[in-house]
Amino acid sequence: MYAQMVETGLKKVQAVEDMSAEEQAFQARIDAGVKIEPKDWMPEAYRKTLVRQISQHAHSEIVGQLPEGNWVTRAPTLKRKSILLAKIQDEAGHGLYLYSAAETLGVSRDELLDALHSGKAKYSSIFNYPTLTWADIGAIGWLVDGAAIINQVPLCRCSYGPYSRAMIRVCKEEAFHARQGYDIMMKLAQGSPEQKAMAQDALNRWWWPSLMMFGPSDANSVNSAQSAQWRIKLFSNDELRQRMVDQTVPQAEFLGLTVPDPDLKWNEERGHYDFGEIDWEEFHNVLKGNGPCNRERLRTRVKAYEDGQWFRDALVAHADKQAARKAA
Ligand code: BYC
Repeated sequence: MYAQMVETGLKKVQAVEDMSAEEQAFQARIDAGVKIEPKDWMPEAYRKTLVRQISQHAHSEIVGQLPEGNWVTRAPTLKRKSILLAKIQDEAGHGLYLYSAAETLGVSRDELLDALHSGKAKYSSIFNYPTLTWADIGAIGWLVDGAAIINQVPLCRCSYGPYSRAMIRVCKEEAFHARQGYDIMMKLAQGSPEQKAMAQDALNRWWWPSLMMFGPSDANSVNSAQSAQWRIKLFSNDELRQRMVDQTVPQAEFLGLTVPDPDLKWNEERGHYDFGEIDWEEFHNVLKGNGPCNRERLRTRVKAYEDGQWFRDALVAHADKQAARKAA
């Protein structure tokens, strides 16, 4: 993929001969598959790229709790409620692993949260869509966590040690999340005509935003070439998106649901599904803060943070008291 990206000439990566001796040694370690650890020397741009990606990823995990949290009180059974609660708690855990991984790069959690709350930092576009019915909870597990797994399994092998290790645990939990989502969809698809229509409606609304999760097309992905050279990205946005389509279409067929894409067609020659054009205008609009729920999500996050201030103060006061007691 790296060669392919360099060929496109989109964003030139640094040629080895233009690198300093330190940079060359660093690149040689990456090329040899050696993990980079927090205390190792690294180019400033590598550190910055990781802080950007890992913190966006962390923010996505905790903002991702909000659309699902919307259905905790309305889950149809006690069992579904406890499964959903466990899933949402897992997402908080993923946020914690990821903020911790970002902190190993010399940035503080307060700085990262401040960037999120002030609207400076990005988080995944997918969480700016509303959860209108219970079927949306099924669609999120199946499609959104499904897409997350496809994107994150390769990250378990990325070059930065703390990020790659965090991803291993995250992916294990995501597998359970995707299963629970598919199980909800299955129940609805096999239920009454109204329930099946609800499942179809959720698929209609979540299909395209889920494909957008993989980011802009390779031709427009500004960060990919450099991230590929540093083995942060092992596959391109389009490669992973294709994997998502190939994996998910048969699952939709099994449910008896229709993927909302008139151009979707198996291509025997390529051995992949061909699929329609993504509405990139919608994607960029969501990234600019104009998706259906951007403002609401940010408001809810900021309020949750402010409401929790007394608890964080109490924790610090307790820790100070313990430290004073020990010192006495
Ligand atoms: N949404 O050059 P590109 C989850 C931005 S959590 C928003 O291709 P890159 C879950 C991109 O950041 C899922 N922004 O960038 C949680 C860049 O902007 P900046 C989250 C997007 O980084 C709870 C610009 O567009 N997963 O599944 O090489 C409940 C150009 O893009 C998006 C991760 O974060 C987007 N969809 O590649 C349930 C995975 N796409 O920063 C489920 C880790 C692109 O230059 N991240 N942008 O201003 C990655 O793998 C990569 O960062 C991406 C983008 C593939 C997302």
